[in-house]
Amino acid sequence: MNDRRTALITGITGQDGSYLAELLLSKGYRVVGMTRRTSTDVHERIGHLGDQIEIVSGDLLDQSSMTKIVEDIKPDEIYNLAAQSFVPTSWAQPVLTGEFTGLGVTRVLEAIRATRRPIRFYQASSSEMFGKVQDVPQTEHTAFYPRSPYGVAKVYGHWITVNYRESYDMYAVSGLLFNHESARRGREFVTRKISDGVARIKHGLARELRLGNLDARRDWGFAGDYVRAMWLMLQAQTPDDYVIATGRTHSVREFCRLAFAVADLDYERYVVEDPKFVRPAEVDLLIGDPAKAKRVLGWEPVTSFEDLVERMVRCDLARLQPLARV
Ligand code: NAP
Ligand code: G4F
Repeated sequence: MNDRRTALITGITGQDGSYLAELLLSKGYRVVGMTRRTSTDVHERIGHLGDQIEIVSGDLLDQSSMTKIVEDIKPDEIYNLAAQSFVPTSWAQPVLTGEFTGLGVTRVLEAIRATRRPIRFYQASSSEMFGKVQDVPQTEHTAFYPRSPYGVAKVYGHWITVNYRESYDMYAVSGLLFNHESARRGREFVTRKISDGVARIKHGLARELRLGNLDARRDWGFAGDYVRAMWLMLQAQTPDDYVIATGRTHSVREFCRLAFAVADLDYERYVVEDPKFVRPAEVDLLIGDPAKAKRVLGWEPVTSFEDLVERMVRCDLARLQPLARV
């Protein structure tokens, strides 16, 4: 009898998808990733996994593709990581963000319900749902007050997950994950924009780095630590929702100061505040309390903020070294 477990990951080409795939492979899973059709290759983050993973084509906008994939693959666990995940884009494309990041969750849940199999489901919820924070630090009991169409869509995704758990007795959980970063982070997000910017300036490829609100504060962790929490949530005896965070907060300015220092540079000489990157509504302060995850799941972050910043900058310095002009 083959007791190898099968996991289906939507959003496998993203930052978290790539780390989660590595983690599940190391645990002996059969890993299947769902990707949408594109005319260009977007497999940069999972290319190194080669034929260790299977790829199937589907789209969270399309119910029939979701239902067929779940029926064919027969996963034991589904991790729904796919989303339009960049907050500023959600003001430019609010309807698409709602369709994909919000309603897309229902499509996966409906696909699971149609199979009548005991599939465990993880929904990638977000600290962005806390928005204009109602408690500091934020816990599983803090009321949501989203400040972007993205945050609003994620609130829908969270509650539909809770609703299917309660309505159909499904093992469905929502991970309230705070910002987590890595050298695989998309270059539009502020941490990677900074590490990439530092490397460009150090190598003579750029003269300045233009950013928005330097006083915004985030609870930043390492993505590799956070995918472990996703897996642990699906191994628990009972399905429940958890805040996953470090419990520490830092400003964008502090991130800049540390990141430029890794390359022996003073951020004040290079960072320019540009209103173009300031948002219509801002989330000023995010800080999560991961006590429940520690108590119930035994989860704790391992990587410190300082190590994360240093690793990201060193990776970008090495990546851009071949192009260096100085
Ligand atoms: P990411 O790097 O932006 O990856 C998003 C994934 O979703 C990619 O595989 C992307 O596929 C797919 N995707 C995006 N728009 C799509 C669309 N319209 N149709 C089909 N697929 C689409 O995000 P991440 O940082 O790994 O985050 C994973 C999940 O966790 C997301 O749901 C995000 O909202 C949530 N989250 C992230 C954080 C964080 O700090 N990273 C915190 C809380 C929650 P393509 O390659 O085809 O674009
Ligand atoms: O890196 P960010 O774009 O991440 P944001 O908006 O917090 O969203 C990320 O984390 C969420 C979890 O809370 C996820 F759900 C979401 O999918 C995504 O992964 O911006 C962080 C902060 C913001 O306050 C922003 O205003 O940095 C500030 N910032 C300042 N200058 C900037 C910039 N952000 C970006 N992207 N670019 C700037 O130039």
